[in-house]
Amino acid sequence: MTRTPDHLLDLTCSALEEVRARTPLVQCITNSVVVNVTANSLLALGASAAMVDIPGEAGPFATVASGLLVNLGTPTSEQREAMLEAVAAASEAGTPWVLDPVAVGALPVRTALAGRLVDLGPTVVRGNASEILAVAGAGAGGRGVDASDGVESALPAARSLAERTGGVVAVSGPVDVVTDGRDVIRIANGHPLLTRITGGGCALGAVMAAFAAVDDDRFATTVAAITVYTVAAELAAARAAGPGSFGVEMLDALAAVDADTIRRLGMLS
Ligand code: ATP
Ligand code: TZP
Ligand code: MG
Ligand code: MG
Repeated sequence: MTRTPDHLLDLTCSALEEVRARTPLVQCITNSVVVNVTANSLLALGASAAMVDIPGEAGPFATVASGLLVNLGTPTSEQREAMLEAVAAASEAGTPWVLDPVAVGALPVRTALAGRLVDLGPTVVRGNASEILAVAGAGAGGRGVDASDGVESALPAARSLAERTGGVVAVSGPVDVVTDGRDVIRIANGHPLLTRITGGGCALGAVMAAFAAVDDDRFATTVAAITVYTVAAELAAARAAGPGSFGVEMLDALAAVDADTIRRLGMLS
């Protein structure tokens, strides 16, 4: 498979078109802090969102959803049960699913759950460097939901985690890194304002699930999701006065970002 940065930039532009043409329905089992910004980010991009996160509904819905997000940010006992039910159904139905191991390593209940979920083969694992190190068994987690490790220091753990899951692993930070255990791509777009609003990482996980729904090459769709999202963040930051207006501008930028802008600004290597 050709995985040069230029080819991945082409695939990013076509995947963005596909997302907008097909409006993938993303089932989100996510934390109570970011529910609204996650749904709005998906809608702004051109996808569709449904927060179906209770047992008895999460499983059946995962068979009809285009993609599934499992985010461990505020994992109530009901959500934990719903996650396992949804993942089992998604695996059976072939629905791609993204695991965001928020604060794993730092907190015991979600760390145990993440271990079980990783064994079920997530299509994509997306986290900050400390979370990826912890999920891979190579670190003790970050400072609550925030990273205390650098992205590059998590690359060996990300590679071995991808080999273990058979999927893709994305480490977020100033430069995002994506690997399938073999290939590695870095995306240098983004803006520090993404770290000054809550949900900057969580909404990206949902966007990855939307992109995973439109093409079977999940390495390429994960790169595409990050590139679109982080280029949008640069457009938003150029218009924002601070974190508050950045949040609003980010939604407008997710709606406005187009192939020409991505080709002009995308920094893949
Ligand atoms: P944390 O809880 O540590 O903030 P997270 O799960 O929110 O982690 P981030 O590392 O904040 O994830 O990544 C979310 C998005 O923000 C990614 O698209 C990433 O590219 C971008 N980002 C994070 N830090 C920076 C930065 N310093 N400069 C530019 N973009 C950044
Ligand atoms: N507390 C539990 S989950 C959560 C907080 C603040 C949201 C984390 O969002 P992100 O996108 O990882 O910064
Ligand atoms: Mg963040
Ligand atoms: Mg996070």
